[in-house]
Amino acid sequence: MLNRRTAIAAFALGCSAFALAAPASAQTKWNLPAAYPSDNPHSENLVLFAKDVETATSGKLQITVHPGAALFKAPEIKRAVASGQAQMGEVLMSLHENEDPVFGIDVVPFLATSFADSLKLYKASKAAVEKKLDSQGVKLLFMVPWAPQGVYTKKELSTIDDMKGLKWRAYNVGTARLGELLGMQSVTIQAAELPQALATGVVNSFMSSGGTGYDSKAWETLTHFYDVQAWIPKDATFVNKAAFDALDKPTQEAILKASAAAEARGWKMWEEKTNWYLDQLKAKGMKVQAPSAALAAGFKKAGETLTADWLKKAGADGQAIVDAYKKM
Ligand code: PCA
Repeated sequence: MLNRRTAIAAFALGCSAFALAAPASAQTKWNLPAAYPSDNPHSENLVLFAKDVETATSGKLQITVHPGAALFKAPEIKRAVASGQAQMGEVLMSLHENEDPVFGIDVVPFLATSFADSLKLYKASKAAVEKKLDSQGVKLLFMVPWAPQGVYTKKELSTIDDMKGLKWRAYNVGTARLGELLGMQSVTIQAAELPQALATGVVNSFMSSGGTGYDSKAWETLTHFYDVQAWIPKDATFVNKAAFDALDKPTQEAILKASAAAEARGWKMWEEKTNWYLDQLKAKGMKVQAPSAALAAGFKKAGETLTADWLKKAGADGQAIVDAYKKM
């Protein structure tokens, strides 16, 4: 019979034999929890990103994308990465506006509503976003937009007053505040739970892109989409700083190169797919339309209140970003 010490020695010998036998190019396996469905462009882009990294590192770094908030719920992803529970992650940046107003820069209403403007706003705000993430132990890799945000309802909206009393689904601070301002019953629900909230009648209205309306099969319960173009929110993909720093230089470079490619590809995917999504909503029988002048004026007015809220919270730093953006 083996005594304890012999067993430990045998184990140690086994380990060292294994260490000697291990190839120089040992594999590293990382997880990338992501918040949105697997067939959404964000998730498809992440899978391509992971492939690029794997190819560039000859299989040394394997990243598994877990879409649909399957590994962590959307609001938990950033903390999971910061604490090292996952090495990489992806989620909507503005979910974290409560931590720092800079995370809400891209949901300031009507500040940047085209992809070209949204890219400028990204450039003007990137350093501040990176700095804040860095202070949380997270390194920003890339950011990709959604499509301009519109409003889904089950009835026609002539003026903003028609929204009073709606059961409104919010996804971040800005959409919740909008619900409150417009006299709606607001409940915060992330995209992964939206189909069920619609099906069970917990909500009967929400703001989002054509993409999330499509992903949630909005046409099964709702009838109208108003293309308000209130803002273009972005998803951020990031990595745990210590995990990144521990990689060898070529692997770090492979990640950064794949990130730059994923960013360019993601912006292009969304620009190209925006109208496709609206066409799908139409094909499913939804009334997709621009808001009337009166309705648009109501959104503008609510937007001014939200903008004032944000500028007050964001102070001089926020104003400086807005000023820099406006000069671009
Ligand atoms: N879809 C996500 C965020 C913005 C968007 O277009 C959502 O509705 O949760």
